[in-house]
Amino acid sequence: MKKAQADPMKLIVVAVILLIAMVVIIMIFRGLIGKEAKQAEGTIDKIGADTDCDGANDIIDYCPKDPDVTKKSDVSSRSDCKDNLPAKPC
Ligand SMILES: [Ca+2]
Ligand SMILES: [Ca+2]
Repeated sequence: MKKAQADPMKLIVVAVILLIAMVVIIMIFRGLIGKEAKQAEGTIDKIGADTDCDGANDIIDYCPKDPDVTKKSDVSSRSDCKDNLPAKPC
């Protein structure tokens, strides 16, 4: 009985199809990862921002748009925060 041999052309066709599928999958994942990285950069920029230039980053500033207030103890409630952004950037 003769042993079945793989047709070299079929192997090449299958290899090319697998290669194309891998390239497509990699391109899809690179696109998804790129979007996530841009979102993370935006979040990091927001965390480091000091919108009112009072020395307290927005994430810890009780009134991020009021340069006269940085702590909760400086005002009775958040409604006392004013929108006094400086005219010039920090
Ligand atoms: Ca601030
Ligand atoms: Ca402030």
